[in-house]
Amino acid sequence: MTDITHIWRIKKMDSVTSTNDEARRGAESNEREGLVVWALQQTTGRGRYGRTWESPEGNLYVSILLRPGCDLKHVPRFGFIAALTVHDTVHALLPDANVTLKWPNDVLVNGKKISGVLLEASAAPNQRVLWAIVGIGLNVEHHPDNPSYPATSLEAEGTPSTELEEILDTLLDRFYYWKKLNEEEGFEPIRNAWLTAAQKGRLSVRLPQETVEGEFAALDDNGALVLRLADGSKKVIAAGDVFLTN
Ligand code: BT5
Repeated sequence: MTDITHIWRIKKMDSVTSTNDEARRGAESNEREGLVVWALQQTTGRGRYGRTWESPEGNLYVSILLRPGCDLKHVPRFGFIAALTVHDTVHALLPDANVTLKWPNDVLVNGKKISGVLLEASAAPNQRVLWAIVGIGLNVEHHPDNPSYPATSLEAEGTPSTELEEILDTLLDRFYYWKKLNEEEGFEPIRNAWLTAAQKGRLSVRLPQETVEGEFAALDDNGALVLRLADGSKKVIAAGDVFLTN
């Protein structure tokens, strides 16, 4: 096995506003790729679209700094890489559970959300990415009672081990695997692996102005969701919230 421990530089903190904020400070003060900010709790953990990510002590909160040098349109790939990473990590701890993926980057255990991913990036005027931050939250001991989507934690699903350091080790190992695969073979194997574990079928997607219902048709090259609508037409959705209707 490759020794990958030298690739990551873990900055462990007791508490922070958001690990993505700390990773961004690193990015803006010229930290190299591989900085991993790990906090035991977050005081203002963030979800997408300015939503709150509940972040009490006992769960895993990490942000990975990347300098992929790619075009900005390819940054969403890292969200799928992160989802596969969490999928593998959860599967290792709960081998009998039904671990599935929900577009874009959620991981569900027995139909409930156990993890979320927050991507942030900055690019030069020519769209070259200067830095990308992959924020991952994984519920280990706690999960909220009334979220917009049913939630769970590793402990609630019966994992025997909730040792955060061990979970983080597995997570970074798997992230390295998928990231390297993307570098060597491009998005195709990532897309295929994601599709294999994804909840497809009939989906309901909440957009800012409307809710769209349709059949899962594809995941495009940029990670957008392609839905087949009732009239047979296709709709490409770059961002939104998916609710499963079957
Ligand atoms: C996400 O947003 O799922 C992305 C969450 C990313 C969190 C990580 S933790 C490390 C890094 N630092 C940060 O500040 N963020 C990242 P979204 O799809 O918008 O889901 C947010 C919604 O999920 C909320 O509006 C709640 O309804 C629900 N929610 C909040 N906390 C949750 C939790 N711990 N587990 C499950 N659902 C939660």
